[in-house]
Parts: sequence; structure tokens; C-alpha cells
Amino acid sequence: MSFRPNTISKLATLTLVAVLGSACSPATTEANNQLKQVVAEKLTASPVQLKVGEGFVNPVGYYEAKPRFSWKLADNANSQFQTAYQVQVSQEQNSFTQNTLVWDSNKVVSSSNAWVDYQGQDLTSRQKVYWRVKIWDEADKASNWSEIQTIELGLLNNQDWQAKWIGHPDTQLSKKPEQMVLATPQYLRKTFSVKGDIKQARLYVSAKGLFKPYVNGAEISSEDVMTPGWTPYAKRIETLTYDLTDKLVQGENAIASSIAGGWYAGRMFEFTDREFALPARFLAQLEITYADGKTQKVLTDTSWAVTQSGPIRFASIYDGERYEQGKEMPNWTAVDFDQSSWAQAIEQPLDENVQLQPKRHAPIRVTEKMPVQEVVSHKDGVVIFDFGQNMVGVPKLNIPVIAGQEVKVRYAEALHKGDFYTDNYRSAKSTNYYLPSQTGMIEYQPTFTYHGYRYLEVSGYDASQTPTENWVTAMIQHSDVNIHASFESSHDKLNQLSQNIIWGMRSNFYDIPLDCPQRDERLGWTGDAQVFVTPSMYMADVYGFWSAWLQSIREEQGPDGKIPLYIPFVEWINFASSGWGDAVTIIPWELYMVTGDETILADNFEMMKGWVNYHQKKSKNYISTMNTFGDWLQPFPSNLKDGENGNRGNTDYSLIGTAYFARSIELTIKTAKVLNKQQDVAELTDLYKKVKQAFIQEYFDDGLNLVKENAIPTQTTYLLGLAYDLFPVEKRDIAVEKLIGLIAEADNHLRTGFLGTPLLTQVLQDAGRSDVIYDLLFKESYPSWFYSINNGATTTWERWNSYSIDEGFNPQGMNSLNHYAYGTVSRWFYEGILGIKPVTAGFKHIRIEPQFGDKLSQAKGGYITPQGEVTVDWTIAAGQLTMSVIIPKNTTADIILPQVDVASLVVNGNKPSITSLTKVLPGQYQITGSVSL
Ligand code: RAM
Repeated sequence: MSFRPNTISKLATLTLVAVLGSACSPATTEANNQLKQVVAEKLTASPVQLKVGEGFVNPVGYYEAKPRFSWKLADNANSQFQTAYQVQVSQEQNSFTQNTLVWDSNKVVSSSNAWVDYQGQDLTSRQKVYWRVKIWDEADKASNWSEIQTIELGLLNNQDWQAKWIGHPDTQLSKKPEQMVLATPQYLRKTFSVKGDIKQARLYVSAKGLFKPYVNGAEISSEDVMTPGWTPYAKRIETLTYDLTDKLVQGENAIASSIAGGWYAGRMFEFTDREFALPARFLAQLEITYADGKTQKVLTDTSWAVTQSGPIRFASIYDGERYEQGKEMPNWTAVDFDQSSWAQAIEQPLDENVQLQPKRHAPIRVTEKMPVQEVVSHKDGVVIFDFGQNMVGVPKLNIPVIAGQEVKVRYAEALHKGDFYTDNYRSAKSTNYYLPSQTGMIEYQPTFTYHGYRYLEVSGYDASQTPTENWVTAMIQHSDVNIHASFESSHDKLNQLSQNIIWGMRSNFYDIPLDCPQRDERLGWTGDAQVFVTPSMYMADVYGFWSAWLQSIREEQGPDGKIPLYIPFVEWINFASSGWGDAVTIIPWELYMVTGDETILADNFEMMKGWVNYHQKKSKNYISTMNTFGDWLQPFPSNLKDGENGNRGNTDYSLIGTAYFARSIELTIKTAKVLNKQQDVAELTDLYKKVKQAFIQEYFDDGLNLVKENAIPTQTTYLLGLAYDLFPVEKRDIAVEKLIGLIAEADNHLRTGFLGTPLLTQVLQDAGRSDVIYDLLFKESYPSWFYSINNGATTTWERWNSYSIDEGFNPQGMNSLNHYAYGTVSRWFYEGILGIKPVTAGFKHIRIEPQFGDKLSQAKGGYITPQGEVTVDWTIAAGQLTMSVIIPKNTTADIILPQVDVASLVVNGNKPSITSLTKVLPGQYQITGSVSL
């Protein structure tokens, strides 16, 4: 039985009345008049929150020649749905006429309020356009036009650049420079003069390496760090655009930058022969437009001056930075600095095969300044500070020093039995040195490196002074994404876990998704990414972050379809792994389901097909022979000890490979259907059937017992089969039984690694066993999430047993305390505990089915869908549920409450006859009833 439409509209009316209730009471004539006015205004509410592409507001230096437009219906609009829209794009600010429009969608009958494709002529480099949108509601009543928004493009093509790459003459490879020369940052500057009223000035800028730019003695951005970020540099380097209109002055001006090797030229991983093999280079093009229409360009070329004699003597991502106060060059970024001792820069042309493209997501920025929580100890001139939180960035030091006495700064994630422990940074020195030339207070913050840490050790300061908490502040850095995670519950440890997961995300969303932020790795591991993409979307605005990284993956895919293990690829481990490379089918699909944006599928479809092909090449009779990291870091592998090969767990490798082969085909089929590629659908469906059949035949008997020789039944074995729908429907119950049996055998603990863990919640919830999920989630003993919290975790760990208060660090060399992979469970906070899932892509239709359990009495939170925020807030006291649900505009939802006794159910004052309320309309729903848990 379904929830009848007449009841629905009554509900919706009730909602509206409830919303307006306070406005129309008391019922005086005046109030009634006011109400009429309010309603009249609401009927014409224009769309709000206009965005471009993956969530940009009025972008400057935008990257897409064909932007996508999104907006929302105003919360206070009287209408619930959009039935049509019109988007207009103009080349003039206040004119939207035939002469000025570059595109007019005209009225399009559609409920889409997001990802509307621009269909005019491609926008071009530097072009600035103005856009607005209006909508029609369910009564076909038009809104007013929205506010006008802008898009300004960056430089889209290499042909737009007249500037040259520049650098210090001593760093030319033809001169066979020593590594130390290449590792020494460069300082570059140029003066130029400005005459006339400036209408606009834009700086287009980048580096091979990292740059920090200045104009007229001041930083151009006090927030952006580690720009331009990390892309496959041999194929694409991102450029940034800065507005300098208000920063230039009449007469002489100075533009300057320091640069260092960063990810481009420094070492990645531990191969010292790769250390600093390339010279850092700088590229800048300042374009000034005067009020009279004249233009002027200031370009990087041989007219720039350069030195390597500045204060930063060495900079490396892994190893840290060395700074010498005596080498400071006061005012080196100002006009009147004497640069006569500097060298003339050398220039190099742009590389033909390296695309310069505008950065397509927010740069890394300082997002928080965190004070010291405690001075842990100070003895013999060595002080240890504790920030109380494992995190990422650089410290700002304000400490007393003595001329000539070197200060050393080290980092640690935890204390090992009380001692400062850096073994798990492996070969990453992660150390800063500061050599003072004067006695007194210094202020120092590293520029071209970053650290993952909670504890800081400083030595070499003026030991006659007593260290205080004011000596250091942590400047927390990560890709500047809006974090909106809102999950909260009645359980402190669960809330702590949620916070730890958010910190894991903040620490590792460092221009690309990193596995960890501290040791000699910090790479964009694909397997970790595929298990965390959806939870990260529930917690932050990271669509742009992911879609940018997918572009890098496309660039790194081999001609045979091979996907490297981490992106960007650097020479280290060079094979492809099942469960890792499958990120290229899983991530686009998951992003599509959450956003509803078909572009992410269209952009990645060829890559998905290529990867499926690669799988096929690496299979025999449809059984995978692909290499794999397996169920990485599964606890208690029964055939092997922890470490070495034991890291790969003991779920059969080819079974894992075959399951992912099938999964990747399935997602590619789904994608082909959305993109209407019928030929692909047909071919892939045929292949899919064969792989599915091979999976069941190769590994299982009729009772779903594992039959392959030496294969060990594991939780992940059945999780893969169930999650990826590889068992015959009629046998799913058997598989669930097997899984529950294996969990029981493990004393109700999980036995899953990177691949199995994300599947636990989905599979158990689908099987109606959320009670088991609650058991696993609230488990206190190893292996469990709370075990880490009981041992002081403030982030999620790489291993279930990375650390314990009694034993300190697990001695395995590969052991980070800041890995987001196991944070995958936060997906269930949203999809399970709150019960919010997309039924159709982009949450146009939502399913709300909270999983109540006796371990939680309260939970609340929501997710910001493209239509607006959906929220769920429930409390259970003495068996009575009180729940509030808000469904955003332009959305419908099913609210499914099987645990509620129907006789007691009340929804917005009504008593429905069933506990599945289908197709409910936007608005707020107050729900009460008795629950059986
Ligand atoms: C290590 C890290 C990373 C994982 C790979 C397989 O480098 O744990 O997260 O993906 O191994």
C-alpha cells in the first residue's frame, strides 16, 4: 500500500500552514494583510545560490569554456517545485538584450536546477560574462530574475601565454647543477611602471614546483600555499589567476616571487637519485587594462632578476626546510630594493606537450590557527608541545633564539611510551632548521614544505627562557573546501569518531587525496580514494576536488587502459591492482549518484571502458589474474603474519580481482545507459554475464562454500559477492548467513581491510542486519573504530592496531596515524543512522530510512543536496520516537519507518495507515510513534 496522494497534498498544505503559522497569528485584519503580502512576495521568489561548475561562485580564472549552471529554489518560496527554467548569459553587466546575450536557453520545461549546460559558443580565455536565471513553479508562474552573477575565464590555452619559464642560470641542467643547487629556492623580481587609470589587472601565474608571489612589498595572497598544486606535470600544469587591480600603483611597481621544487622537482618516495633532478621554474603574465582601453603586459623573461642567496636555503616536501636569518633580504619584494647583485634570469619556452590550464579547484590554504594545548616537557633545551590534535600544515614559531645557535624543529604524531617518535615517518626527515644571526625573538613559518603531526619538538632556542604555550601556533592547511559535516549523536565516542574522520579528511585532502600526510609517501593512492569518495561528499564540498583529480587519472592512464596505483604517478611501484584501479569506475559513478551531474560520467566514460579492457586482458576465462594489494591491512590474516605479504589479508586475490572486474563492468554499463550508448551497453552486458557466471562457478559450490583450492572463507569474500551482486538472488540469504557466521566466529568483530570495510555497512543494512553494524561500530576492543579512540586517536589510523597507549607504535614500518581509508564508515552515519540515501542521481528523489538501534538515543544531521539541505533529527526516549525531517524544495522523498508501530504513528498531526510514506513533498515533517528496537 502506498501513501495516497490526497493525504500527501494535505501534508504539504499542513507544512505550509505550519511554516506560515507564526505570521498569521493573531488573526487580526492587519496580520491577514501582512500574510497576503508575504505570500505574494513568496510566489515571485527568484532562484538563489547560483553556482558555476562544481560549486563556484563568481569565479575569476575559471577553467571551463562551456560552464554548467546550478541554482536553488529559495527556502521561503511559496512554491515547492520548479517546472521550467531560463538561463541567460550576457557579455555586458546590466544588459540582457539580443545584442548583448551570448546565450539564452529560453524557457526550458525541466525540473533540473543543477548542471544545466551552457550551449552558446565556447567562452574564450579572459572572457567575462554575466548570467542570471529565472524559474517557473508548479502553477507555471514565473519568478523574477535572480541576481546577476559573473564568470571570468582564465587562460585556457598555451597560445595565450607570451611569458616564458624563468629561473636562475645556475640551475640550468646543461650546467649539470648539483642537487643542492636545485634544492635551493630561488627569488625572482621585476619592476615596471604603470601610467594611467587602471580598469583591471590580472596576474596569471604558475610554477614548475611551488611559488609564493608578491606585489609591491606584500603577499599577493596571504592564504594560498603550495600553489599551483600537484598534477601530472609532464602533461598539465595548473595556473592561478589573481586580481591585482587594487594592488598596483601609479608609477613604479614591483612584482616578485620565491619558488621551490615541491612535488615537481623534489624527491617523491625514497629514491635519492631522483631527488632534485629538475630545476624549479616560474611563469607569470600580468595583464593590465587601462580605462582608455590600452593594455600592458608584464611577462616573465630575461628582464627579471633572480638570486639563490635568500634565506630559505633548502626546501623539500618530505624533508622540511632550512632557513638562515642572516640571508634575509629586507624589502626584496618592494620597488626600491637594490637588486644589483642578483643574476639575470634565464628563460625557457613553454613545453609543447604540457598544457597550462586554470586550476580547477580551490588551492591549499591556511584554514585554521590552532594554539598549543600543552607544553608536555622541557629539559636540556628541548621542548615538546602538544596540539591535542593530529593535523597537517606548518607551525608558526615565536621563540627566543641566540645568534649562531641553530634551532631544530621536529614533528611526531604520537609519543611512543612517552618518547618523541619519528620512526613511522620512515625516510622523511620532516625537520626544519633555523639559523639565527641575531639574538632575540624570531617569527618563523616554513613556506615550501608541510608536516603531518600532533607533537612538535623544538631545540636550540634560548634555553635561559622558559617555553610557554605562546611559542607556537599550528597553521592548519588543506585544500580549502567547505566542510559541512553535521552528523551528531547522543554517543560521545561516536561523535569523537566522526570528528576523527573529518580530521582524516582535512589532513589528507592536500590538493590531491593523499594516503597519509607525514611519511615519505603522501601519494594519491587510488584504492583509498574509492572507499572514501562518498563519505567525503557527505562531509564537505569536494566535488571539484575529486573531478580535478579524475582529470589527472585520465592523463595517467596507459594506452592499454592501465591505471597506476597512485595519481599523479611517480616512479616507485609500477603495477596495477584490482580494487585500486577500479577507482576510475567507482568514483565517477559515486559522484554522479550524489550530484546528478552527467558531465562526470561523460568525461570519464572512455577511461572506464579502458580500465574494463585492461581487466579483460588480465583475466583468463573471465577470472582475474591481476595483481592486487588484496584486502589491505586486514586484521589477523590467518595464513600470514602482519606485515610483508600479510598486509594483503587472506581473501583470495583472484576472487577479489574477479569481483572488481565485474563491478567495474557493471558501473560502466550503468554509465553507458545514462549516456545513452546502446552499443556499449550491449557489449558490456554480455561480458558482465560471463564474468558473473565465472565468479560463482570458479569459487563456490551450491551452498556457497568456497571451493577454490587454498581459498579461505573471509568476511570480505561474502561482502564482495553481496555488495557487487555476484551471487544468484535466491542464494543471497545463504551468503548473508555465512557472513554473519564469520562475524560471530570473530567474536562479533570485523576482519576486514581497506576493501572489505566499506562494504560491511551497506551489505548488512541491505540484509536488514543493522543490529550487527551497531555491534561492530560500538565495539571497544581490537579491531574496531572505538579501539583507536580508546587509545587516544584524534584521526583515523592506517592499521586497526597502529598504536596503543601501553605498547606505543606498532613496529611495522608502514604505519600512519592519519589515514582516511577506515573513515569510510562515516558514510553509514548519513546513509544508515540518519538513513538518507539518493534513490535517483543527485537526490532528486530521496529515501529516508533511519536505522534505529538500542545503542543510540539521538542522532541528527543532514546533507546539502543540489536542491538544498535534507535533514533528519531523531530522538528515542522510553520507546517513543520523535523525529523531524526536512525535505528540500524541488525534491520528493520516501520516508520508511519499519521499526515504528503503525498504530502509534503520527505525521504532522495526521495518522497514516502505513509506515512507508512514499513520494512526500518538500517541507518539514514532525513524526512521532513507538519503536521496537
Ligand atoms: C600503503 C598505504 C596506502 C595503500 C597502499 C597499498 O602505501 O597504506 O594507503 O593504498 O599501501
